[in-house]
Amino acid sequence: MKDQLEKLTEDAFCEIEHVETIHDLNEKKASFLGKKSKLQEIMSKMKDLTAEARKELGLLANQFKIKVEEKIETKRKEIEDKAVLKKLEEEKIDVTLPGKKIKTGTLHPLMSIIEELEDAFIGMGYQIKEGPEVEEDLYNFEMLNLPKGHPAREMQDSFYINETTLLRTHTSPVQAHTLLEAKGKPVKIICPGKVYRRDADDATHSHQFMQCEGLVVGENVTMADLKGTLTHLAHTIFKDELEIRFRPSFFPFTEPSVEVDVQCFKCKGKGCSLCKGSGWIEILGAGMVHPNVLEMAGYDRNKYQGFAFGVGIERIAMLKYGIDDIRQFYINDERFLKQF
Ligand code: FA5
Repeated sequence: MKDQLEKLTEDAFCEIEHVETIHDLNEKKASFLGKKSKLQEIMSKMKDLTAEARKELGLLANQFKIKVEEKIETKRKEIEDKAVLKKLEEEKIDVTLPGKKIKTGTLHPLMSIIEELEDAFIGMGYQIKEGPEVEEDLYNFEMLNLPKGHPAREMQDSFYINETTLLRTHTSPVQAHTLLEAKGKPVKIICPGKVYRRDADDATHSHQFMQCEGLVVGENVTMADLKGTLTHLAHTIFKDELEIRFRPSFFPFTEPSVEVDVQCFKCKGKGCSLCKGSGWIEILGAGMVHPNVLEMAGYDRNKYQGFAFGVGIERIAMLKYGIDDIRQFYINDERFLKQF
């Protein structure tokens, strides 16, 4: 039996050595050490031996178990290490391969215009303001000298949320907020943002569009300051390439009021379908702040004057980039957006 055990040790070592997977190794363990193993077969015959021989065989069987278990564990580690090395080898990163291109977006053309405006006005000492898009009738109309029932309200028919709240029809309510906050002190701000109107959509009109408001209030502010500022603004954006003109106009919150047009980029002033034959495209409304507006916000109408303007961002972008339909800005066509 001693010889049998020695032969079994040899067989076990040899077979375990040639195993290549953990699964096969577990099977070998069961076949050499398990309940139905060759070792158990030998042990079952122990009862027929003398006490002395039984003791000796018990000792040998124990040594066999220890040796085979050690061999199995060494082999297990070897197989596991090999698997890790293989994985590392397979996953090796070739840093010389070209990388995957990350798709980057670009600024929307309307945002580029807003940033350009902000840069120009910050350079002239203006502060940038924000205002709510859901606005109260009080700020959108009343504080701007447009009391309930005023006929000029009709030009800015809007989306009402309830009787006193609406989507703002222009950025001008920010004038009222700013003046109330400034409590009688001079102000110099611009405020870009979204506005909404019940306008029928066409090539130059949208029911949702962007404006940038400007407001300067102080002592000795004149119409000449307004004209100089707007001329500078137009020349900064259009780089002197397109002519501008001032036209008398009417806004209840400015007196006198003007509208500024820029020469149509498509026909260069000759008249075409885009500019509806006029040769010009209107970009902004402006004027000297009405004394009633100053007074409602707590300013002394005899001491303070101001000018204000509201420019349409889409109209500027259309003129600057030669875009002939305002709806292009909102349909998110990559072929359009990629050009900026
Ligand atoms: C106003 O909204 C005045 N709040 C502007 C103002 C501010 C005047 C301060 C005086 C003092 P108006 O409705 O004209 O004015 O609009 C101003 C500009 O917004 C227009 O010149 C035009 O460029 C743009 N705009 C107006 N309606 C639309 C529209 N439906 N779609 C796209 N742009 C528009």
